[in-house]
Amino acid sequence: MLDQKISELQSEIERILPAIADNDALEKFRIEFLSRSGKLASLYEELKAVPGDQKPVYGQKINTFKKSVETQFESLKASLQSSSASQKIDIDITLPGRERPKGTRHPITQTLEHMKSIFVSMGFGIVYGPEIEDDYHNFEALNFAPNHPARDMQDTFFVKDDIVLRTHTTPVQVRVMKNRPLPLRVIMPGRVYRNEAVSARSNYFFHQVDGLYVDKHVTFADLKGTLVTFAKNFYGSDIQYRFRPSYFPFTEPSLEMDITCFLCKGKGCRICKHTGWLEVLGAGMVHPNVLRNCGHDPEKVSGYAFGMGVDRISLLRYGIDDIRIFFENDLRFLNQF
Ligand code: 2NM
Repeated sequence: MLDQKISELQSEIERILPAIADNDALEKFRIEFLSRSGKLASLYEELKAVPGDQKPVYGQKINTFKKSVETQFESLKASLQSSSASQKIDIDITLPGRERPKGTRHPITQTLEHMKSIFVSMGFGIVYGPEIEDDYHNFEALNFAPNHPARDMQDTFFVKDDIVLRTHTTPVQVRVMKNRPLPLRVIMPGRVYRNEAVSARSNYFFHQVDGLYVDKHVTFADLKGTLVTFAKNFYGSDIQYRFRPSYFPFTEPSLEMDITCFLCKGKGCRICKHTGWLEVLGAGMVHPNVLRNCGHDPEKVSGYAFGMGVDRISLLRYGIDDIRIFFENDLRFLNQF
């Protein structure tokens, strides 16, 4: 009798359980089968009619059956809960995306790239060279006399006796003149090192763009034309400029170029120290000794060269009064560019 009841209930439950798809149906099932007055509880009533010696056997059967129904009920309940939880995550696909923080280029990199793009548009190629140089490329080939003060420990970082951290990017020109065929029209941007006390205005490393044009019949007028074209593109077509005679060991004649201060337009301000002028670059015709050192005949070819600092110009452009802030990697500063 009881066996039959159990198996009837079992098949009824097997029919109903798989069809339950929501919490209401599940609750109905619980009340019908598992509650105190439910169908499983009524089996224990039937147990009373079972002969005494068989009670333990049937008691056990009912317990096992009840446990298995309860287990099935719990697992169905859990799976209904998790699927309703996932349905509750409302995704509004019309919301605008969250913007990720963007990096910016370092202000010195931006100045460098602006300079490079102007020279590239004028037909210059770009070359890079090592930051650790030998004495020959950094000084000797560039016509620095053996006792030139720049060769002093006070101005130059020495790695070994005749190995230095380059003090300018000009040594790259020596390699280019030795290794590449004419005509040569290249700039070399990069970092250079000087053994100097760090202050608001100077650092022990900074950045330079050096340029070089070597060919037959290159003239001083070509140099001036290139520099003026660069300056008007970089600083604005409304600037005025002037050239002053100067001296560099590796050029003859040499010049320095000033432009009217782009902050006060030449009226005089703190930035231009009330002169109205800013010194922006040095240049000259490549010294015959340098051409010869690099395998060229100064009677047959000529060249011009120029060099400019990137850091000081970036300071002026962005109105910053302390060069050290460029290299502190403070995001509050860098994010403004
Ligand atoms: C400067 C100023 C003047 C320069 C000279 C050369 C080379 F290698 F051709 F001789 N390259 N760059 C030069 C000339 C650099 O920097 C203020």
